[in-house]
Parts: sequence; C-alpha cells; structure tokens
Amino acid sequence: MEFAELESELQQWMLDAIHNGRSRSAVVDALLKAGYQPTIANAVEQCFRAHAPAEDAPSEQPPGAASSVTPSRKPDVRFPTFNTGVIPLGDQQVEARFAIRQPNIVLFANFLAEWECDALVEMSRPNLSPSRVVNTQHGAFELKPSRTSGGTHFARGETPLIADIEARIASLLKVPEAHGEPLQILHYPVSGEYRPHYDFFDPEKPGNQEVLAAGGQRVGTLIMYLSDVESGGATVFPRVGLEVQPQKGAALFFSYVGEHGKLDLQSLHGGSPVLAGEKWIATKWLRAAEYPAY
Ligand code: PD2
Ligand code: ZN
Repeated sequence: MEFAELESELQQWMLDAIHNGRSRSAVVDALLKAGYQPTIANAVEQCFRAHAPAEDAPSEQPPGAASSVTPSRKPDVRFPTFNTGVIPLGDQQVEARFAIRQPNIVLFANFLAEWECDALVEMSRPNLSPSRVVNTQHGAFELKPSRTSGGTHFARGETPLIADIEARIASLLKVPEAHGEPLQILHYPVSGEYRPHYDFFDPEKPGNQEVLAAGGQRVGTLIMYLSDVESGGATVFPRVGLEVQPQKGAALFFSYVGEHGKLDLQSLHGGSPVLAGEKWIATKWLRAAEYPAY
C-alpha cells in the first residue's frame, strides 16, 4: 500500500506520530491493532523516509515523550466574549445571531461569501475519503458507524482562499493562525451523520496522547456551513437542547476549556442525519498551543 493512497486523516496521523518521535514499529503496531493489513507497513516506511529527520534512529518512547510542545491542560488561548451584532471583517459583514455562555456557543451569519463556499466544495469534491475517529485506546484512526461523512483537508495557507479564511478566523476569534489544525472539509450524503461526541481529547485515555502531543488540547471549534441542507443535518447540542440548521455561509463557534483547564461536558454535540439533499461543512479545530504545519 502506498502512502499517497491513504485517506488524508490517516496521512496526517502518521505525520503527527513522526513529529512526536514515535518509531516505525510503534506506528505499524498501532495500525495493525486498528485492523489494517500488514501491507500498511510499506506506507509507513514511505512516510518515515520522506518526513522523519535523517538522523532519527528509530526509538521506542512513550507516546508523546519527544514532543516539542508540552501538552497542557490549561488553555493558552482566551476567546473573546461575543454579544449579538455586526462585526465587520474585511469584505464580510459578519453578524453574531445568538450567543450563549455555558457552553460557550455563538452563531455567526455571513462568515463566508457564497462563492467561497462553492469554491471550497469544488476544491474538495475529487479528494473525499471516508472520515475516521481516533481510537482512544491505541490512537490509530478508525472507520466507525458513528461518523459517516467523507472528508479531506487543506494545510494551513495551502491556497490563497484558505489563507484568507484562516486570517478571518484568527481575526474573529483572536487566536493565532498557528493554533489551527488543517482545515477539514466534510461532506454528508443522505443518512450521513456524526453522532454526539466531544471535540476535546480525554487526557486520561492512552490513545489520545499522540494527538495531544502535537499542539496540546483542542480548545474551540468553528464549523462553517458550505451548503444549506434540504432536510435534517442540524448540528445538535443534546445537553442544552440546541439545534442549529446549516445555513450556507454561516459559522458556528463553540469552546470547551474553561479557566483551570476544565473541560465543558455541556459541549457534547453531533451532526444529525441528513434526510434530504447533502451537507457540506468546513471545520477549523483550534488548539491550546501551536499546531505543527507540515
Ligand atoms: O457536521 C456537523 O454538524 C458537526 C457536528 C459535530 C461537525 C462536527 N461535530 C465537527 O466537525 O467536529
Ligand atoms: Zn465535533
């Protein structure tokens, strides 16, 4: 199996593993445990040859031990407190439509122009692969019935449009662009869903050490709706009884790490099944510290 043929999230996971100092054999082991065929070892080898530092002798280390970024339970990021009203951001007159405090959730209308939504969809359509979730025991990415979308991602600043949108996000949320993970584009066909989950990583779970070591904890999420949805597909917060119906160009922000690094369990959220039409979103997850750019 070739590295270039792997789903983008799996490629990203391997790059994170190298960045965190994991050895070839540790990476192959995790993937075999997650159910991959032994031919995955070839893709791992290609990835290490292309991306591991030349002098990097394979070493067995506890997950995350060699990270250049110390995982932190404290947020190094303080998001602004939003109230409803218009926020001029470059060419966009963004409007905060509602803001609630606990959990901290804000809906921004008009965050993206229609043409930007269409361009992101067209750039992504040819490169979609099934979305995966992190296995919290051993850390590899797995296919699960709880997440039935297709996705792809763009590196920070990969195109002028991506760079523009990332600058807008940084300006709105007052968080450096370097704290952003690659922009994820997700497509949900009819019946596609993302069952309720937390976006933060439970620091007690061994399989999360890999993802926490690169950039620290996730502290906030911005979901940008790239399409309207004919029926279904709402983003739901079951613990607060909130449902947000996708509206093309709008963006939903929520954060979930409080004062002393306390994780907000009220932030449980999901994408309910699409009943008719299709749903496209772009998600920017934000970390407590700088996230490596590949
Ligand atoms: O598509 C959604 O509405 C959705 C729901 C829950 C997206 C995410 N989570 C996410 O991207 O984290
Ligand atoms: Zn989510």
